[in-house]
Formats: sequence, C-alpha cells, structure tokens
Amino acid sequence: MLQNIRDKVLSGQRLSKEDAVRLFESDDIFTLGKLASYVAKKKNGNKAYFIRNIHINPTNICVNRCKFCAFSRSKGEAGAYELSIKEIIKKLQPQASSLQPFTEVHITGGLHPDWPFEYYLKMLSKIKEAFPKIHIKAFTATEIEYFAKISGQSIRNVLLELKKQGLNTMPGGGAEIFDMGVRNQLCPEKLSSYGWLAVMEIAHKAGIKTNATMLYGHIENYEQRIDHLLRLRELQDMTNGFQAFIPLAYHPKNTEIGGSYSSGIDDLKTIAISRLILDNFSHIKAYWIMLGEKISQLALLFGADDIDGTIIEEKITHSAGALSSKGLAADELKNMIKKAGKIPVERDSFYRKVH
Ligand code: V47
Repeated sequence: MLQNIRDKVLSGQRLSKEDAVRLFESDDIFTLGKLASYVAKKKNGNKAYFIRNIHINPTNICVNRCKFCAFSRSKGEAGAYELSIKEIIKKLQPQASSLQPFTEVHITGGLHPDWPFEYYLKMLSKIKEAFPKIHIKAFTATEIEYFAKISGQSIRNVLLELKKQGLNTMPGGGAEIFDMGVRNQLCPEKLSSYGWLAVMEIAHKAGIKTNATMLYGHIENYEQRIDHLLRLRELQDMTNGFQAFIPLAYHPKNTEIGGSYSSGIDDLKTIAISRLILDNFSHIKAYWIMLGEKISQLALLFGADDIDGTIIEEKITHSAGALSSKGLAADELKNMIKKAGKIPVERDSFYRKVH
C-alpha cells in the first residue's frame, strides 16, 4: 500500500499532503521506520548526536494560561518562583553539577508580568560575561513577541538587541499546533501561528538559527499535524534557518485539558513521518525527556538523529508527569545511542562535532 510512497522516497521526490495522510493512516510502522531510516542515513549516516547542555527556566510566572501547561503559575500563587540573575549564574557554575562542562544553556520561561525587557538583556550579558564560551539558545517565538509588546520595539529590534547581548540561537517551543481552531482551544492568549512563523522568519533573516517543535497527542487530529509540518517545510524552503525539528509528546498530568499519554506507536510514527515530510530539515530530534529513554532509542531507528542532551534539571515536562529522569550524564547518553546501534557524536549547538 505504501509502494508509491516508497518509490518517491527512494528517488528523492518530495511527499505530498495526501502521502502524509496515507502514512499517518497506515499501521505499517515497519515500512515507515525503514523509509525514515533511509532518509536519516542519507542525511546523517549512522550518527546520532547529543550535547552537554543545561535547561534554565528563569520563572514559571506567566500571564498566559495555556491549557496543556502544568508548569506556569500566576504571580502570588503557590509554587510560583523567580530566579535572580545571580541564581541563574550559580546554576551554571561548574561546581553546581557533576555533569559539567556544558557547551550550551537553553533558557525559556513564563511571560512575567513585571520584568522589563532590560532584565532579559542583562541576563544574557551577565551569562556571557561569566561564561564567554557558552552558547546561549534562548527564548521561544512566544517570548520574543512578548518582549516586543512590553518594550514597544519591533520584533527585529528585540532580536538584534538580544543578539548583541549574547543570544546565539533560539529554541523551537511555543509552536504547539498551528491550526487556529485547535490553538484557540488550547492557548487562546498565545501568539497566533502566523505570529510564531513570522518571528521565526525575522530571526532567520537576522542570521539567528532556530529549532521548530510540534506539540502532539492532545486534541489535534492527523490532518492538523500534517498542516503543521507542511507550514514548517514551506518556511524552511524560504529561509533555511531551522536546524532541527522536535515533535513534543503531550503529557497530561496536572494540566487543564487532562487526557492521556501518547502511545509508543504514535511517538515512533510521528518521528518517522516528520523525517519523511520535512525533507529540508537536517535534523529530527527525539527529545528523551518526553519520549523516555527506551522510545528515544527506538526513535533513532525511525528517522531521528539527535536525542538532545544532558539537560540537568527539566521542569516543564516533569510538572506534567514525565517519567524520565530530570537529567542524564553524557556517558549515559552515549550508551543509550550505542545500544541502539548508532555512533554517538557529541555536538555543539550548530551540529559540529566536539572532542
Ligand atoms: O512550548 C508544555 C511544550 C515546550 C507540555 O528547541 C509540553 O531544542 C508536553 O520547546 N506536555 C517547551 N509538552 C519545550 C521545548 C523544547 C524542548 C527541548 C528542546 C527544544 C529545542 C525545545 O514544551 C512548550 C510546549 O510546546 N509543553 N507543556 C506538556 N504538558
């Protein structure tokens, strides 16, 4: 049944929306895995990447109330927190963790009602002052749009100012699902799908590479996932500014919409179909925090070529019931990759080999 799609993949032809529908409706995950693996090998050989990174969430106080998010709090609510710049720097100190040294810090947090844009600029410049070599991957498109709003500046200016203070690349969060019907049910206050894509386009044109994500497994259907992937593929054709795509498996605990965890089959299908549809993305990331270590290993046989990194202290998914550890040592990541039959490659933030 997938013969025609197989022929297209093997001859390097782009898959259509109809092909994507057939792939999602198919139960033949073995063929799907083989095809996605074929594409992944063509792009990245037998390599699987990991990075020594740390996640820092400066605050969970957020003016938005996304119904899938278990991390955010209102100001004054129990569990709300704010980190000072000193506390952030302390988390990055070598002695703060036995899993050092990091090459990248990933920063994202709530949309704080009172912090001015200058606070974020200072945060980056102080981090760079203390750790000149660290790569700063910070702030989702949602945060960038919020900074523009609170500072009265254009998106482009906000990005250029952040870049001047040390921003190197941006993570892919906040994309959720682009279909506005679903988006309005999940996160009516969040920037629109057009807004998300526009911020990314401006970032790419300003020379800032970013990632892209898709939150799946909540109330969306296959067609809406396909629409999301096709819109990313379209923007990537224009800018080539995305480095990696990361499908994010929805976690239901402590969220307003509840529901259930995604199945392993759905996780693998989504990774494989992403690899096949996003023919212009170099990397597909199996985020081990959300998929768990075992499904992440399998994902490496279904088209993924990256498992993210050491992370150290994950909060967003663990607030919503993630069962994985909150961080792993580089050696554990290497072993995970080796046991999946792949060659572990420690990378920097631009997928260059380190060590
Ligand atoms: O934007 C929130 C998602 C994202 C839940 O770019 C949830 O390298 C599952 O974007 N269940 C933040 N997901 C994380 C993110 C990310 C992670 C790792 C690497 C990169 C990268 C980006 O987490 C949010 C949202 O889509 N999220 N709540 C939840 N209950």
